[in-house]
Amino acid sequence: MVGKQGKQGKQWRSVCKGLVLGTLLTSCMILLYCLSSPEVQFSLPEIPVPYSCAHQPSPGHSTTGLGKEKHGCTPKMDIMFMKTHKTASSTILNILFRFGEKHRLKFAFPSSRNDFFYPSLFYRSQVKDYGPGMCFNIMCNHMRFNEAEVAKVLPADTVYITILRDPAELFESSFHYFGRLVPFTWKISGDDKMEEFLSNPQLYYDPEGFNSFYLKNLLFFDFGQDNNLSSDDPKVEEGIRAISRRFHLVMLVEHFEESLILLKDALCWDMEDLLFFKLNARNGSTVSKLTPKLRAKALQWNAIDWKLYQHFNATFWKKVEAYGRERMAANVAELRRRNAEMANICIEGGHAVDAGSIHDTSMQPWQPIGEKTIMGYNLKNNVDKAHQKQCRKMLTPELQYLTDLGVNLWITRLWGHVRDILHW
Ligand SMILES: *[C@@H]1O[C@H](CO)[C@@H](O)[C@H](O)[C@H]1NC(C)=O
Ligand SMILES: *[C@@H]1O[C@H](CO)[C@@H](O)[C@H](O)[C@H]1NC(C)=O
Ligand SMILES: CC(=O)N[C@H]1CO[C@H](CO)[C@@H](O)[C@@H]1O
Repeated sequence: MVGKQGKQGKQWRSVCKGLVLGTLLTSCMILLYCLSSPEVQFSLPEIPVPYSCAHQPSPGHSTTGLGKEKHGCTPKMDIMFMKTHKTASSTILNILFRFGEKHRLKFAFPSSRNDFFYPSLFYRSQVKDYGPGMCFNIMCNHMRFNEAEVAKVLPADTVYITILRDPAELFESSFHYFGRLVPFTWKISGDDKMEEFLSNPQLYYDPEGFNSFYLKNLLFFDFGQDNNLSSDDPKVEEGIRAISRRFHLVMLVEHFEESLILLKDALCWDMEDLLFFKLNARNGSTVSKLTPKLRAKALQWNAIDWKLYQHFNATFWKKVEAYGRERMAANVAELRRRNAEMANICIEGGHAVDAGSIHDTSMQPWQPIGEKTIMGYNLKNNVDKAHQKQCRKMLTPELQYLTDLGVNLWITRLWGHVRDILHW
């Protein structure tokens, strides 16, 4: 009897210790996050950025690689990629990082974390080492879009691009990845919290709730718009019009390769620049398949994002039509062939593996809270010299790559250590 009580007492004590420690550390993290948000400086002087920040090859120096003669156009170096959430955007970031390194372009990065203080709106004072009138080429980290402020950082010839995803799939992914960060989901009971939520979203959803935007019209929110408007509010159409005026290319996750070919066309790039491995993807066995009924509910709940998606789906296919369907199909086939070739050269086993099977910690992707569902890769041991660097870069997860590019991610890292300690 005494022994049993002693054992239970011990268990209780360790649970309590864990709780106290967890609460303390979490409070510290929240405090640090708040302290590290820079004061918004409204008084920054307005010095216009140059029309273009593209690196001009010096005369006398041959312009190999710029491909001016090859395509009859000059590759675009000034790029704004609006990185939306849960939309394969990490894969595009890796493409942009490599392109930027190859051409020695200057990135407008955030400081101390991997986003521009999302979900706060973007302000140029959040850019690492920002000074008025400075010239940056590429901006691509997560932010809540703020058109006027972005325009003050980037040159006038910047090409704006972004990517969307089917809102039902996006909702499923966001619920899985961020659900635990939204306190009102904690009280949802049942095995399938998402299904329960969708059965009566009005009951659970609280527009004022902490992090609530992750679970309603997340795309529209990312573009700096109000995600809890009624879908027939005229402001929705206005918002969609503003996005279509600003962005030169809106890609679709569901047609990823076609999107990249359109990107190549818009930026006058080479096929070589588009090579990619899918990064930050979830193991398929953890993706809950949406039944048609659930899908319909998810679309109804995210009605604004559904409107947004349908609008840009239409413009996307018009672009494909203009590009030429057959030409597109041939290009997509070539891209797939070359990606498969690279996978053979670079990846151990030729495909992604679960986190537990990744040998090199520098190849470990960041995981959602409480899970290890994001897959990664093992770099082959015997990659030939010519491909070693390229392979490593193509496989490097986002946070490690940002660090390699000189971004100090101390807040993100600290948060990671806290999670390691708590096994969270
Ligand atoms: C997207 O556009 C294509 C071509 O017009 C159409 O066939 C398809 O049904 C559309 N998809 C959605 C989700 O609107
Ligand atoms: C995905 O997860 C399942 C179940 O945990 C596992 O059997 C499978 O090997 C994983 N897939 C990959 C590609 O790692
Ligand atoms: C009217 C309304 O409920 N507005 C809310 C919409 O969502 C944002 C954040 O997601 C809230 O701050 C607003 O109060």
